[in-house]
Amino acid sequence: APIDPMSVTFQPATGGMNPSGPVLSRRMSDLEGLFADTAAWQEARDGADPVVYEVASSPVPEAPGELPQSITTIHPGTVGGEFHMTKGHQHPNPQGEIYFGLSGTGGLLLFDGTTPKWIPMAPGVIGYIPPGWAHRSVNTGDEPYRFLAVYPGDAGHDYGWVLEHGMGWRVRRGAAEPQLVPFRSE
Ligand code: PAN
Ligand code: ZN
Repeated sequence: APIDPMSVTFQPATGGMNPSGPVLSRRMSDLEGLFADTAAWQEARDGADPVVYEVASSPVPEAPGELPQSITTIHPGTVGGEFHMTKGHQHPNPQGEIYFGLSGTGGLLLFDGTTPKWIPMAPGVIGYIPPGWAHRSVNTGDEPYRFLAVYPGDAGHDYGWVLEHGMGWRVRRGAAEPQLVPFRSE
């Protein structure tokens, strides 16, 4: 059933929402197969197994016609030189999505199966994901990178697509700027 008009208050210190729906937490152990350097990933998993990112959702349901929102916080860090990132997904019912940078520095990596694109993200930047583009977020800074996402409630989330096709590029720490390297260079 549709829900009533409502407002959600963003909690800048934590990336939480009030009122809130489910909050997801992705630890290193949840991210098998994501990072190119498997040995470095195993070491992090078997050690502190840190939380890599968290996703707070508004109470708006994932239903046709609705516009659910979520706030993602990616904690800073690298695994074998590769920046912390989200799993990444494709929307099986292709529709657009809007990201809005809230704090920290990061980027939006998009891939349509042929051509990768990189959109640098910072507070105040709107990143637009057109229908049909897989997307992954990356923290390229030294503080938490946080953004709001708004997406159609019937878009769906397909995580297998990225495991099969990759994302075109990997994003590694460089001397000054993040380095975009071919996904399957190793
Ligand atoms: C975002 C993502 C969120 C976490 O809300 O779901 O940043 O990334 P993964 O879902 O890839 O783990 C979004 O794009 N929703 O559609
Ligand atoms: Zn999405």
